[in-house]
Order: sequence, then C-alpha cells, then structure tokens
Amino acid sequence: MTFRVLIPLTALLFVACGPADEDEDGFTVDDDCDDTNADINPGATDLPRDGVDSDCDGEDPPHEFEGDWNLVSVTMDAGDGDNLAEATVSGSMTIEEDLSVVIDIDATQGEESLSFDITGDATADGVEGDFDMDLSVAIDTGGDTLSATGDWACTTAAATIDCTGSVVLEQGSIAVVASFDQ
Ligand SMILES: [Ca+2]
Ligand SMILES: [Ca+2]
Ligand SMILES: [Ca+2]
Ligand SMILES: [Ca+2]
Repeated sequence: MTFRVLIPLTALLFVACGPADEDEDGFTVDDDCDDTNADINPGATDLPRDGVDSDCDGEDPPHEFEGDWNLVSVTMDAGDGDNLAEATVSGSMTIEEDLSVVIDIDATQGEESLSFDITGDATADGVEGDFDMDLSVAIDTGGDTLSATGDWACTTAAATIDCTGSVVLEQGSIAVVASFDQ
C-alpha cells in the first residue's frame, strides 16, 4: 500500500474513532452529559428547578428569588388617603426551595400598630426574574385579627425584590407596594 492511499485512510480512521456527538448538538460525549438529547449540553440555558441539569454543570439551579429577604419599604393604600407611607415598618420574607412563602410585616404609626402574618406560594411566571405570589394574610390590628387574601406580582434584580399587588379584605382592597433586599 502506498503512502498516497495510507494517509487518507488514516485520516478517515481518526475521524471515525473520534468522540461521538450522537445527538448532533455540537458537543461530543466527552463534554455532553446527555448525548441523546440535543437540548442538554454545556451551551444550553438551564431553567431553575425543572429537575434537569440542562447545561451539564452538575446542578439544577435554584430560582434567584429563593432565600431570606429583609423588608426595605412598604406602602399600603386603601384609597382613603390613609396609608402606611408614614409608618415605621419592619419585616422579612422567606421563600423556600418548594416556593412556599412566609412574610411578616409590622407597622407602627403613632399609637397604632398593625402586624401582617402572611403565608402562601410563589410561582415563576416564565419570565426570568418575575414571579407571582398567592397569599393568605392575617392582620393583627392590636386586638382584632382580620383575614385577607393577597395576589402579588414581583420582579427580582440585583439582590432586590419589588412587588406590587393587593391585600383583599371583606371591607375592601388595599394596594400594596413592597421592596425587599438581602
Ligand atoms: Ca452531543
Ligand atoms: Ca446533548
Ligand atoms: Ca434545570
Ligand atoms: Ca446546571
């Protein structure tokens, strides 16, 4: 066999024996953690908490809004000119891995104090950084406890969360704007 034949044959053999890219996503089996699925490779976008490590880095990432947050500011406006803008407020929010939510807000204005014990569930709405919360609210007015529901839409960016929504009581609806940070 001459070199003229041998060299192309060797090249062919090398290509045939190189690492396979069975799903043809551009990543060979050496780097591709699932070489049977073209949507999974080191160049893919890895959606949080969908049970799939789409970018082959070894983890299915958490939502960026999970964790413990501090209340920075909140306004609650019942439309009667009376809101919590002047009140001293403090509070916290925790969003667990299973997206259950616990929010505590205490507000004091002069002699009056209000305390909100809020629980619920967060849902990612499909837009990165955006999520919604369905909430059950117990409002302690310093004697009476009122039950309410809440429906907030939130956006996460640069370690802050901004939410707008409402707290709905039998007596009416209160518009809420709340900001949290870490
Ligand atoms: Ca591949
Ligand atoms: Ca793949
Ligand atoms: Ca994922
Ligand atoms: Ca991953």
